[in-house]
Amino acid sequence: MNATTPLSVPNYAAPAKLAPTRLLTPEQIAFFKQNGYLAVDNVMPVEEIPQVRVIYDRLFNEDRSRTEGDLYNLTGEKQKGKKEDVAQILQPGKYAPALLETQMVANLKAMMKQLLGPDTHMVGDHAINKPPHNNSPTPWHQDEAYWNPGKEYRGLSIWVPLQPATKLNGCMYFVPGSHNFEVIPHQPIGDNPLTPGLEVVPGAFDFSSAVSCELPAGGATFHLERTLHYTPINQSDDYRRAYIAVGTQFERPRATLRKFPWQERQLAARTAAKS
Ligand SMILES: O=C(O)CCC(=O)C(=O)O
Repeated sequence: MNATTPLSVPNYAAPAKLAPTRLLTPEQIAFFKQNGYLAVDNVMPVEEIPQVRVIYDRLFNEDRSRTEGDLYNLTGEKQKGKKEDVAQILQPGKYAPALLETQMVANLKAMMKQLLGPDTHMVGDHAINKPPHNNSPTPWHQDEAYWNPGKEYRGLSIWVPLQPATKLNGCMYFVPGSHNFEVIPHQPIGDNPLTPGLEVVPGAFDFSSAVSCELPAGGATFHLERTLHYTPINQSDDYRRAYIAVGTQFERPRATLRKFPWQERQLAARTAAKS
């Protein structure tokens, strides 16, 4: 394959070739159902963590020209020749299929089914890499605010840090029980419609009941499509790497019409910027 051959999206939903080596306990599953999030210390073999990190770092560094079309500056405008504030790669499994053959992904696929049912499949992945001493939080949001407003979903994300995740370097925070809310008003981060990331409209919600989830490397947090979540700035000397697997149980047309005006603003701004 040469550098210009278009890459196809891998079949994320394919059954894992490896049998799972870690599963969730009934107590963990019950906690997730009640609270809309879960933190688990260990979802993959420790010896696999450095191997996944090598693949991950290559994607964000040596392979940048290959990933360009799926490489975003999550919290700001993408500017040619300028490093991202918070770099995000959509579908890293497309550029590094070896990721999808790992024991980590085999375990995550099994855990998705435990949490949402046997008809749940992995549908994609992404990677969010916060540079050392970086000043950009990933603001409070619900993942469904990014998705198609014409559909209703049951979906979850599994967030795996590849180094310890702490309050200092940007671990996940959740609002327990927020999975039961509707999608609340969002806007593009900083109210700049050329920013791909979204945030809850400032003042629209009181986040004082949020909890932090510090984790060892190779642990994971799990959250549903409407669970409010956020990560703070990275004040450490190292990158804060997270690999995220996304799964859905269903995705179907909604009975009632719904609009996400924040998405319309982003689309209009992108279209205007191109013309
Ligand atoms: O890694 C981050 O900073 C945010 C992750 C996130 O928002 C997600 O996994 O849905």
